[in-house]
Amino acid sequence: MSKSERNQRNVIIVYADDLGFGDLSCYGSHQISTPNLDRLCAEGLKFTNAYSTSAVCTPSRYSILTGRYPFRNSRAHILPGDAGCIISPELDTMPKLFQRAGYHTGIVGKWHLGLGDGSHPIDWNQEINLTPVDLGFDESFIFPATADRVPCVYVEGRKVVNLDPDDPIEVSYEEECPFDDIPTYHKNPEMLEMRSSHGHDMSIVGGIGRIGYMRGGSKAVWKDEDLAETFLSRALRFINDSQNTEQPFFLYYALHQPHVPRVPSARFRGATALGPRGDVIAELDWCVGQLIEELRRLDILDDTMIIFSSDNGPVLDDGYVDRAYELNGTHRAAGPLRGGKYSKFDGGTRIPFIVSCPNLVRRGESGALISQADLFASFAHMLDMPLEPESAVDSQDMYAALIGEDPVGREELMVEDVTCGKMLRRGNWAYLSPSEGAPFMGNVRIETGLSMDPQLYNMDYDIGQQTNVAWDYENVVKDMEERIQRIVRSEGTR
Ligand code: NG6
Ligand code: CA
Repeated sequence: MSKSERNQRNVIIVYADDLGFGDLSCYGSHQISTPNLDRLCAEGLKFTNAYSTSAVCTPSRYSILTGRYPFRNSRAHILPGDAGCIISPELDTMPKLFQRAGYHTGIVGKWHLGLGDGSHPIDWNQEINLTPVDLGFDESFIFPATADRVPCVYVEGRKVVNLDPDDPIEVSYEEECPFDDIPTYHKNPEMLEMRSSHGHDMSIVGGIGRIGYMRGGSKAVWKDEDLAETFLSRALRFINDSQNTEQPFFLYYALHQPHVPRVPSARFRGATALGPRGDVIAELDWCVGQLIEELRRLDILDDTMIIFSSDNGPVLDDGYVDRAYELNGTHRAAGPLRGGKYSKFDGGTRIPFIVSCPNLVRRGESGALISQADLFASFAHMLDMPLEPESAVDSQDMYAALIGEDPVGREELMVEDVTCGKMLRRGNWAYLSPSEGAPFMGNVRIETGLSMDPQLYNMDYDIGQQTNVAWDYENVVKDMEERIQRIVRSEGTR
């Protein structure tokens, strides 16, 4: 029996960072051209009601890998670069599921779920005792947190790449810089190649102000313009290595684009009229194109399931002066949605979601309601692998929706904004539970959707969430609020 007959298709999740619902040409952008993703979309299924579980990174990534809502983990918030790993090695994960099914598993790219078991501060010069290789990934080539957080190094398996014992790496997230011999934002402005608009004013690494302080490791520090090609070449290497095994593969390819700081490789500088943010989206699209080309060359494209999505919605100015606002023109990064990254409005969590597998998945568009947390249980179905009751407790089997056989998907799903406030989507209703906080984040210029008033929007007629009809549908509001409270108290909804 061939691998595909046993449903053992290769699976690749390509996970962009901060890419909005309107950022791709196949999702309506006229200003940014993404021909490779457009082709993937044309040959696959384009979802219009798919959500991440959070409007920021760490919690969404926690959910996609564990099938659990972020509120179940009190540490699932944007992590500093020296945080301990928030996924305990005992917890079941999606890559472990693939391992159990006999797959060769790998991660390449952004991690941002913490490293080390947290029992002591990480010594970046030694082997790290808890990394993706302990959580189900046979191979791991990552950067620890985000491109704007130190340490700006790659970690392969358990070790920082290109360690030099004569130049040890030290990292600090204290407010005051504990290292007096390193360049910092306020002390050495002459070294800056990109200015910050807010934050990002601690260490200067590669001419860019970062979050956190870092000393040493000069041979290990990445070059920002090389990140895309480095990760891409590692992803291709993983796929090629997998061909030498008898196993199918699962690859989680977590792109770093278009998160700040946006530094495209030379060939994409000026690729769009939108400045660096547009250019790195063009670069991201090229990376996906290269990946697809390699699968075609290896003659495995038709039986490889590719899922392309993003961890949260878009932001233009996320802390660096890269003219994202000024050059944005008429581009709408969140498409017709209100808000963006951080937000409780749909712009925060409704994201592009494309599924392609020419020999399996129907082509077209799907309005099925689906959460990224559902991938876990859906793959368990595909692989015909049972799940323990305590595994992936918020993951629903949406396999039929993923391959285009079920146009409806979930009855309801829940998401969180940056403050962990909740939104429940059920059918055409989006209910934003009251929570504290400013309605507008001035520094990033995004509407948060935070309000002490309940908000209810009819997504069929009001995709831009302009008309709050909560007062007209008090019963719906009451019911949806109670439902949120029940989910939050429950052990899971699978
Ligand atoms: C914020 C950062 C922002 C980004 C975000 C995390 C500042 C002022 N802002 O705190 O630049 O790094 O965290 O983004 O530091 S995420 O996509 O990883 O969630
Ligand atoms: Ca993100």
